[in-house]
Amino acid sequence: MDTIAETVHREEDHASATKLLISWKCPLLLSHVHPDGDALGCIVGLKAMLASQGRESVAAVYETPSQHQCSLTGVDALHVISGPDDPVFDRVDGVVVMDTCAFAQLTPVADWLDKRHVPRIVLDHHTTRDLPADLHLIDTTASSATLMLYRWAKSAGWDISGQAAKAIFEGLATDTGWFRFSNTTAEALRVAADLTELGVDLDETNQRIYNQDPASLLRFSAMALSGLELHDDDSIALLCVTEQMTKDANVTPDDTGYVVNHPLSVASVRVSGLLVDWGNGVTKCSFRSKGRVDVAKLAASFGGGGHVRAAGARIEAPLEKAKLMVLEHIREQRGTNHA
Ligand SMILES: [Mn+2]
Repeated sequence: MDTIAETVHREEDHASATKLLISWKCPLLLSHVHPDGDALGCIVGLKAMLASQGRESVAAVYETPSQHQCSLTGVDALHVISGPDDPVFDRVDGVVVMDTCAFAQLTPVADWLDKRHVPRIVLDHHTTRDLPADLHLIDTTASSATLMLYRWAKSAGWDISGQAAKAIFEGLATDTGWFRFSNTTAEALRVAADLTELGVDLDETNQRIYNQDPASLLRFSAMALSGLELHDDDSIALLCVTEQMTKDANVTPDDTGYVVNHPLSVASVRVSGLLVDWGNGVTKCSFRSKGRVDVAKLAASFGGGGHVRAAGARIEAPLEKAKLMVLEHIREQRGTNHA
């Protein structure tokens, strides 16, 4: 297993990755726990491209996808891993891990990955990485992992079918916040244009990604925003959500992440944090930044990870204490880094 190179997306790396991938009879395609549009886009997209070459693969998740996730990428063909003894592990002879390179985000299969030396390829655009592999395709400047998958597919000359185009587009659109976030590059727009020519319906996709929330989420947003706290001359926004609030709004803590973006609409706000009480003394945090505060670093100081402007972590402390810890860490970082 090689050491993890900083940025790897040269043609010859794509060629080695292709050679390795097609040497396998049935690769297992994996991404992180709580998969987002990019994670699902990667595994569904690669599976679709392999299928159009008559190649078998298993695209797997760790929990039954939610209704929203199903609507995202048409994920009906996903395999849900039943546990450490899932027979699928005996069927696969290679692994492709996409949109993560961190053991902590692969807990349901971490033991298997660690103990059974099945050859693997990792394709990722995050800065956090501790997962060894035979080949890493890493580019922290890539807008989405599906964009990297697109590059790989183009370099390998694979046919990008309707379903693959749709999946790749959805990863790109969701990771860039529909081409608004700072990770939106000229390449992202060019690839989006190519995918549109391959049949992606922009209006239908936009409606399906953004306008499908249950009413409970709107109620939850109202509740979370009513508890908005602004600190340090209104530059730090914190939304603290108690266990009772998620219960009252009838949402799961997992559903709540998107609300962290709202405070960034305020001119003075530079960092936004959503802190959700998960019970048992655990607080789940999501961070967004539009200044120079690096929230990936902030999240990493709590054992989490992500991108410079969007990251998350789990803090082993109750809500009130977690809030103070977050405030202190943001202030510490800004001490040397004026956002
Ligand atoms: Mn991603």
